[in-house]
Amino acid sequence: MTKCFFAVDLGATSGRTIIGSFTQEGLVTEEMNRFPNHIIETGGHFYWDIYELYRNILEGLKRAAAREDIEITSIGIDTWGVDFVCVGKDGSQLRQPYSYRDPHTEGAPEKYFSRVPRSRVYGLTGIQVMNFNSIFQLDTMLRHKDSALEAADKLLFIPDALSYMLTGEMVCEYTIASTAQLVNAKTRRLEPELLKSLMLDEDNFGRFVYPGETVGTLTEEVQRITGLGAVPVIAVAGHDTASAVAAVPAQNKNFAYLSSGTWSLMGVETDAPVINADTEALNFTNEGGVNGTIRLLKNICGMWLLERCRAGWGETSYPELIAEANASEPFRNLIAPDDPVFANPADMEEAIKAYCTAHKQPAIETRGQIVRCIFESLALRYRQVLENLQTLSPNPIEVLHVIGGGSRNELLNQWTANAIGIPVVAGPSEATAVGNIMIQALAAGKATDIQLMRRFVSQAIPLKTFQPQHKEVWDAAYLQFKTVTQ
Ligand code: LFR
Repeated sequence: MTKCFFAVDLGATSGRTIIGSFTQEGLVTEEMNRFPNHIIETGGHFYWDIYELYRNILEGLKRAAAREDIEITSIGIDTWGVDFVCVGKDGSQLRQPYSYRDPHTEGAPEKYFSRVPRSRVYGLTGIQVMNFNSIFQLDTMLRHKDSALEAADKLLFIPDALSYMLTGEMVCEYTIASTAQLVNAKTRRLEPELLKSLMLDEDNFGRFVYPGETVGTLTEEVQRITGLGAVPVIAVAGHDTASAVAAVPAQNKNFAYLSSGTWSLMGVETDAPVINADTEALNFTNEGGVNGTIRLLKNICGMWLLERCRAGWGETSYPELIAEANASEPFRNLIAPDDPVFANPADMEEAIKAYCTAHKQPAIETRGQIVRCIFESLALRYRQVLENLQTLSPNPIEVLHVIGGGSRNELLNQWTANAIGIPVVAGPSEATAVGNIMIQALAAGKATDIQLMRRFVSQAIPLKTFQPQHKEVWDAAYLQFKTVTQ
């Protein structure tokens, strides 16, 4: 019987459950199931279907239970950040959670800052201002007299809501709570002043826990449905990006990471929050990490650009699209990936075409041109953010670790190395699940030190290094990028 950890990893476009075990060969993982995650538009709002996600988790658990060769030691759940469910006094969920892509928070930060000054909010939390942060979602719901919020007794962030469905226990895990912009970066607890501004207090949240603490054990109902026993659920780093960063196979402190998926999260790991006039002006975030670390990073609109285009292109494979991009003319079209027009357009392909026309670039004619435009623009945007990071980071940055699904894109890895002028080390592509499993292993006493685990990951998982090339060409392209995206 192999002892396994069961990781649930949910992203904005897809989810998966994975089992992982530590053997002679290192960390061995196996996927149990993979499923889409859809945003559902109805009645003028955008929602997630948390029940469907839960059903898929049960399905993964059933598959694991049916295996006679494995035994599940524990379960851990990580998901995207900021979204939450409202839970009533009777313990039931009051409505499907809003998706952070819902435009109801457009302009919300400014409305909130008329009550609590922006610099006060940033000074307390160190969190970058983004429309969709839970603090602004909650303020929007308050202003709209949202019926679910009015009736809510507790608010549970998505990983905590799913652990609640599995165990009946309500927690508020630190890393996911930090994405809400409601955690004080220094005390590392919910900030009463901000809660009060939203007519909330700590009792409106579950028990506050840090990565590695136990949430509870599977309820009898879940045991009956899945065929598993009273398996414990561990609060891992509930925020997917925090789990991913835990799995960066870094050798020392002199690195930056790029967690590449729907979003590209670029940052460094620090021992303490970095909150000053520069980080505020550049809108860098200080999200909670594992082992007392802080993730000083910036959100860059990542594969979302391509994922949304792909939705309109049918089942075209990534290798096919990458080949078309490679065969297209270089630096013909460039966009600013973080322009608000790309946040949730009705048609991403049209939004990119319109941007290029509005910025006096040649009209886009082929699919390859679009994909090339996305990849080159991302690589150049990575350079821009890395330049900022170099001025903010307490440590020199000698290498960029690209992790997550996007690290499988070798063309983009090479272009990223070319754009930033330092080596890119790609992998693991399942960093989020690996980080999730690592925290469970630490909780089970299977390992004692995160640095040792990281070294273990770098030995167990094949990594590929990309050295920078064509410096002059990319330097010129960077100037062009800065001009055309102004
Ligand atoms: C990545 C991620 C980012 C967060 C965004 C929205 O999946 O969790 O870290 O800013 O999704 O929640």
